[in-house]
Amino acid sequence: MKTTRISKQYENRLDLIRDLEQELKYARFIHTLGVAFTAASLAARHGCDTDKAEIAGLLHDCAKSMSADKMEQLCRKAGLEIAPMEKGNTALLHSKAGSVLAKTKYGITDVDILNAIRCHTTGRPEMTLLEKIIFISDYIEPGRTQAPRLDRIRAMAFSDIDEALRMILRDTLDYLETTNKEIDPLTQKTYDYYMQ
Ligand code: DGI
Ligand code: FE
Ligand code: FE
Repeated sequence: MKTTRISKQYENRLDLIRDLEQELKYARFIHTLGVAFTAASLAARHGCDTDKAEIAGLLHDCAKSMSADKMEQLCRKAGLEIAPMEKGNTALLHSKAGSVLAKTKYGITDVDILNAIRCHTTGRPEMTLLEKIIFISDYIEPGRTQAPRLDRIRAMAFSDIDEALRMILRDTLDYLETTNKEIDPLTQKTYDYYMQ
């Protein structure tokens, strides 16, 4: 029988994908693949490491299935503080918890990857290229359909990544304001930093 040789690195990637398929709800798993694929493409376009982008994309929502209590527990154990508005809020906690899980369960030691996971929901001032790529890919991956002007933002991400970032920040703030959601201080700081 003909056998196909695959590299150790690729085998590890397949193991990671298999694990995430078990851990995440199916729609979340498909979103994860979309983010990884989009992140690798943006990395190729903008001169970032495509492997790192793919791994960060695969792992960015790895904690999404946990309860808020479990997320908080994981963060506290790792010495990460939980802000009052983060308490019980899985939309905000899963990125912090995800960075802890990426390190402890998935053995990621690359600080840029861990930070990209950690700030993928709020962004932060002075994001690295990888952090921007994950933040943007989460918003524009092909499975996303709800946000306004997605076509324009998707095209912009491949021509002017900082303009795409500003478009996403503007639309996210609009969305949070119109839906009366409390704005995380880091979301606001990111907005102020990139809009000045
Ligand atoms: O995990 P995903 O759904 O793929 O995407 P995400 O990690 O960007 O999370 C998006 C959610 O986070 C969305 O429901 C809006 C929410 N969010 C982002 N910034 C803030 C926020 N929610 C509040 N309350 N405040 C924020 O500043
Ligand atoms: Fe997320
Ligand atoms: Fe996501």
